[in-house]
This record gives sequence, structure tokens and C-alpha cells, in this order.
Amino acid sequence: MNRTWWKEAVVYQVYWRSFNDSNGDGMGDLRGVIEKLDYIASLGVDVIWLNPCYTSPDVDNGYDIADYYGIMEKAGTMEDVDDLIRASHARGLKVIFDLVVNHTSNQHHWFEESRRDQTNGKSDWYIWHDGEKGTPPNNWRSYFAPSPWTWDEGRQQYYFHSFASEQPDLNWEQPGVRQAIYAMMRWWIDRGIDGFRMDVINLIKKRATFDDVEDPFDLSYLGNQPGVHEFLQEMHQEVLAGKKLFTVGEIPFVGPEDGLLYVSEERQELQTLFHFEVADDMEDMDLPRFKQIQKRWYDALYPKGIASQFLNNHDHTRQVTRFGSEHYRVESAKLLGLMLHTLPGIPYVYQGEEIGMTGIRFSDASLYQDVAFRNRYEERIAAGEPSGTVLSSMQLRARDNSRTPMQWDDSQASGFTTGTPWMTVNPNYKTINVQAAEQDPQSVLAFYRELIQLRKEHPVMVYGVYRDLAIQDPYLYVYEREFEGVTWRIVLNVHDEQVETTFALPNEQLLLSNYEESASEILQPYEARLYQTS
Ligand code: ISL
Repeated sequence: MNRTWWKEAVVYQVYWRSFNDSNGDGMGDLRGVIEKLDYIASLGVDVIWLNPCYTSPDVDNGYDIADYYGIMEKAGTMEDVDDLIRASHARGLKVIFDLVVNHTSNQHHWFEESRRDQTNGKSDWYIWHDGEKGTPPNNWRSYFAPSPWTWDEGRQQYYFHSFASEQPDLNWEQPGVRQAIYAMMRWWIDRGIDGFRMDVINLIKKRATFDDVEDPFDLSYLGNQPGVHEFLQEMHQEVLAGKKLFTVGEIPFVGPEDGLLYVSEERQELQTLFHFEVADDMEDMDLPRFKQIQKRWYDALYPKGIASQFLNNHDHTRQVTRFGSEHYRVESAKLLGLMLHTLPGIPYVYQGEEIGMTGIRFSDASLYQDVAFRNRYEERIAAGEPSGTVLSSMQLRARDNSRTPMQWDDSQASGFTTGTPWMTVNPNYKTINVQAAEQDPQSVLAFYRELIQLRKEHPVMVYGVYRDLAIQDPYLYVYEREFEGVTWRIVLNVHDEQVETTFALPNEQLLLSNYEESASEILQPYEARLYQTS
């Protein structure tokens, strides 16, 4: 694998509305991000991924865009964007923007024109289907609604939406749509952004026919369809080729063999991807399965392509809560960090992960604001399920769980805002916050800084061959990375009890660990050790 800057990057995800509020209105904003750039730079990360801040009615927290060339008032202004890019670059940070082009808002002027009648210039820019009002064209579901079809009174037709009904899908078969998107991407690149995180980019190609499916709840019919690569290769040629950019595709419904088609360097599509074999498909930490997933992706991709490592983001509850242990919060936060940063792939740090924030679980359904939660909750209540059952079954995985405000200090609203926060702050902010972490040399924060620093000095972390040494072990995750004569061994006890192991080595080869005493053959709960063995 040839050495390239973007493969060596660590990405920090900024969910700006929950990051830092500069004007006291209770919602984070771009000025707030600018105020915290020194903090972000102090982590040692290379790239900021900023969630969407374009003009939007905000039905899906910015993933429903009404104007790709405008900025949402809540976030700030175009001047703020320019300042953010400039100030980031001044600190050596690159900035990638979310690119949401599978769908727009139903308030985008393209859709307003398209829905007007069946003959206007944009009539085919979205996916329209004849049908009888009240009987959707097929039995599919959408991510956020019982059907992906919504009846439009104006056109007397259905339109298609993979997500909420306020997010109609664009019709990528129309060259005009594609050219409009490419022009918009070029416009943003010219403005100074360094690349894109491409939202559900493998959904842009639809199935050839909208026939009924056997299992509507298996949404895989929504994505990864034949022909998607032609679109992505065209996009590459028209927009990305020859530019120094960072591109990561959000690619649900793919395994490693298909994944390679998106990121293989020689195919010239995307640089890297997020797959969802863990985040969507694995309930909690199933270590044997997790190891298999790592191995399969490594075997299929390397050295032709590279994927990402993440266990949480704005859609998936905090990794400590779901894959670690709140009881062993500090230990498991460090273990998961050490694991993600030493496995093959580009590591993503979701704001607050670096201080070991936990996922909230609201005890009152009305506190959940997320459209995915609300729609599903209401569908199940309407179907007659008791509200308590519905809430408890949706509580752990709800998307809002990881969207609570960043915990900066122990003052009112965790130092996030001087106003009333748009979303309840996790009450544990009194103890879990950046200020406290800065004062504690053993904090998760200090550990993350060390981890991120290591990547800058040790190419083995990026390019090393990966070998699992104990793939059958249900609790221990032991693997090696090897590059140019350097070998690292990582020994993780992914478990809340002690384990004895012969994989532990003498102390002098230890580069990093999450317990102060880590010389023995006994691994403590969630103990994580990183050795250099040659
Ligand atoms: O949220 C999920 C599961 O809880 C994911 O399956 C998610 O819906 C999917 O990965 C797509 O997510 C992306 O596109 C959505 C947007 O709501 C998400 O925030 C975004 O990350 C539609 O644009």
C-alpha cells in the first residue's frame, strides 16, 4: 500500500449543534466551533468532519437540505463558514463537509418545481410513480417511515423517499440532476473545503423495478444496486480527480467484497468508506463476531483499499454505553480507543468520545426529538403496542442518545450554552467534562492524545499487516501489526472480569496501557495493552 496523507489521518466529527453555542440561543453554531478549534487541534487530529449546516427546515437535523448554497440560520452565516475553514487551515486542520445528495428537503426549489405538474423542466428530478391514493406502489419500508412512498396531491402521484417523507430522493438517472450536484460540489471545493463525507452515497442508484420484496424490514433493497459505480466514477472524473481531497462514503448494506469496489485505489471512486456491519448489525459487543468482521474486511481490502474505524457517531449511541461498560467507563473508553486506533482503518473520534461521554437514555418518550425515533414510536403506538414496551425497546439505540451537548465543564448546561440547551445535557456532566479531564493525567482525554500522537510517529499503525492471534477467544482480542521490521502486539481484555493470559509480555516493551500496573499475566477488566515486540 503506497503511503498517502489521508490514510494516515485521524478524523474528528463535529456535530455542531451539540458542540458549542456562541450566542446563547441554546444551540451550537459555527462560531462556537471556531471558538473551540484550539481544543480540537490540541487532540492532534488532522481532519474535521462537520455535520450538515446547509439551509434546511431541519426535519432530520440538517440532512434535509433546502439550499446547498446557503447556511442554516441556526448554524450561522456563509462568512462563518469561510472563517471556520480559514481558522482550521491556519491550525493545520482540514475540513470535510457532509454531502447529502441522495435526497433533498421537500422545501428545495427543485422539488417544489418537480411536484408542480408532470411536464415541468424538473418533473423527472425526483422519483414519481403512478398509483392509487392510499395504496403505495409497493410493500417497501423507508428508514424512517412505514412506506417510502408519499402521495402528492398536486401531481396525483407518489414520490419516493428512502428516509422521511420530507426527504424526497433525487433521480440520479437524470443527467441534469447529476450535473447540478457536481457543480455544487465544485463550488464548495473552490470555497476551500477539503473533501466530503458522502451521506448514504450508495443509495443513489435505485432498483430497476419497484417490485414487492419478501422481507420489507430488511432494507438492503434500498442500496448498493448495480449501476451505482457508474455514477460514482462519473462523479470522480467530474469533480474529484486530481484534487487533494478526503472522501469517505457512507455505504450501508455492503460486505467487504462489494466494499472494495467503492474504495479500491485503482477504480477511482472514493478513498474510504463506512460500512455498517458493526454499527447497524451488531447489538452490543459480540467479540468473536467483531473479530470476524475485522478480519474479513482486512483480508478483502488490504492493500488495495482502506476502510474506517468507528463505533459511534451522531446516529449511534456512545461506544462506552453500547460496546464497553459504564461501570468500567474510563477503562473501557480507553480500551475501545486503543482498539480503534490500532486496527487497520482510518479512526474517527466523535465529539465527546475523547472524554468518555456516555449515551443518555431518556425516560420520557417526549424528550426524543429525532424524526426516526418519533416516526417509529408513533407507528408502534398506533399499532397498539404499550408505550412502556415501545420506549424500553427503543431506548438504548435511539439516535438522540449520542446527540446530547458536549460536556465542557461543570457549570450550568456543561459550559455548552449560557441559554437553555436544545437537548437535555447528560446529568453526568458534573464529573465527565473536558475541564476535569484536562486536569487529570490519567483521563480518557490524555489517553486519546497519546494514541493520536502515536500514529504520527509509527507508520505501523496505518500500514502494518494485521494478524489475529486468538480469533476464537471469547474475551481476549490479541492481534499484531507489522511494518518494515516493526511489530506491535495489542492485547485487550474485552470483558468485565480478570483474565489470565500468556499473550502478556514483560513490561519494558509496553508502549501504552490503561492500567497503572500492567506487568503481570493477569489482565484486569477492560485492560488494554500495546506492546512493541520488534
Ligand atoms: O441511524 C441509523 C441507525 O440508527 C442509520 O442506519 C442511518 O439512518 C443511516 O446510516 C443513514 O444515516 C445518514 O443519513 C440519514 C441521516 O438521518 C443520518 O443522520 C445520516 O448519518 C439521512 O440523510
